Amino acid sequence: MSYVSDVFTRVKARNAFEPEFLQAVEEVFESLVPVIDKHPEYVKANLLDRLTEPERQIFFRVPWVDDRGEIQVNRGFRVQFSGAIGPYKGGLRFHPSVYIGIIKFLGFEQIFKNALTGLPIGGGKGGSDFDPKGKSDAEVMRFCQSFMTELYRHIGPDVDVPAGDIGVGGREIGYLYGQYRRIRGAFENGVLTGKGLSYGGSLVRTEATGFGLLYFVDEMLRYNGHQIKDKVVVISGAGNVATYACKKVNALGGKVIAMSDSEGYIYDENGIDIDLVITIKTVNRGKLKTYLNHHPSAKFVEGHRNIWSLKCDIALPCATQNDIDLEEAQLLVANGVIAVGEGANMPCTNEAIKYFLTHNVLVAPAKAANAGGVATSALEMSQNSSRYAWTFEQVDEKLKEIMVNIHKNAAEASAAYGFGYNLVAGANIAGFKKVAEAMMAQGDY
Ligand code: NDP
Ligand code: 2IT
Repeated sequence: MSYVSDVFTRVKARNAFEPEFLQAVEEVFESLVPVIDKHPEYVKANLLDRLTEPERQIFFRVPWVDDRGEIQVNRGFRVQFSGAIGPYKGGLRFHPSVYIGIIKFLGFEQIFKNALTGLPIGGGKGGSDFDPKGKSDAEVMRFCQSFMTELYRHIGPDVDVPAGDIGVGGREIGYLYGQYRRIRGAFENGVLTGKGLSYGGSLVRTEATGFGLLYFVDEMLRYNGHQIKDKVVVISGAGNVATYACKKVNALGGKVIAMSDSEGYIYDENGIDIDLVITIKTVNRGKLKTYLNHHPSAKFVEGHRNIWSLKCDIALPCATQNDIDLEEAQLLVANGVIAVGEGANMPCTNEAIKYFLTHNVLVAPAKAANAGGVATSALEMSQNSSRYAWTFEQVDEKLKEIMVNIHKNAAEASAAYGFGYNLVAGANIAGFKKVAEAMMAQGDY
């Protein structure tokens, strides 16, 4: 048996109950076969067994008191996956579906994504099965304080730097940082990113993942003789990534006709009123279907995955993992989609990705396409270390440059290893090679 499939057999046996993690590993491993063939030293150093086992996994109890005075208990996680090229870096997800398999798939992907940014950040991820929906601000604050009371001992500006993900935005980062500062007795604000501007946040971090996605997709389209202008776009999700992706599509002359939340999607042939979506979902934390109260001519359809039956030129899944499977990929292709840009992490199943690639659909893979968020987090860390803040234009320019570079590196790596123009393989290879070199140099076993 070959080294790659041999390791995958071991990874499957060891993580049998974590399908999302296995899915993420399988996708990366498929890209790495020609890399491993060219580099017998990676086999000798057993890089793949090492990379698929997190350096450290932390599980903890998060007790908190709800508004009725009852004690609730959630489970907290932080997986410090690889510190080979920098402090562990990656978001925290608060969602009832969170378990170790989700955190590990996200942490594994984060290793390569962070390497692709060209900035010195290792891979990690964390979170909790806490459900922020329907909780008061005071409950969210008490939960965050309890979460940080345990997490603080494992993180630090040079150790591990969490940020947001699903269910964790500016409000949660504020409460988490407040508790960290009280416990540490120091203003170490480089310990978290996605902070508010008044205590060390970076301009553009809020917009960065969505904007970065469009900078990447724009580059990919132009490289292939297309442009965003006048294209019809469908975006799943209505959270941080989806809303700023929508804003940038509009700025580049495209038209977003549908967006979704976990209940279903809205279709507005006049183009989505994105400021209204931000008010409904981000400001009021409400339901997307109330969009119809303001735009009665729009439509709401239940079941968020039904959004992929709409005809569009560009599909941007920006909600959650496994949002597009083979069936939905087939629908999109039948309806003439030309490009898919993954704003979410692992939003397409491996079968869906393969179907797109074999049907000449351009795919901007998550590790590359949504790296703008974490890249801007690393820029936030730089600003915190230097105790200086850059302008919006400076950060935005840097973000654009990083996304264009990721596209170039992924395209070159893909061609160099015989994949032609396949950004999925190229992103995996380019990210892996940087981490592999650092691991080889450091011994680390
Ligand atoms: P948010 O919590 O801001 O938004 C998530 C959105 O997805 C909400 O509109 C939510 O609907 C919707 N959704 C639909 N189905 C699901 C589901 N099954 N589980 C969770 N959410 C669902 O998250 P973000 O926008 O920050 O993250 C979206 C995706 O982008 C995730 O995959 C995340 O990992 C990824 N990502 C985020 C980055 C960031 O900087 N924030 C960076 C890179 C990637 P509802 O409101 O009804 O729950
Ligand atoms: O998936 C991701 O890259 C994020 N949620 C952002 C991580 C970060 O540290 O900014």
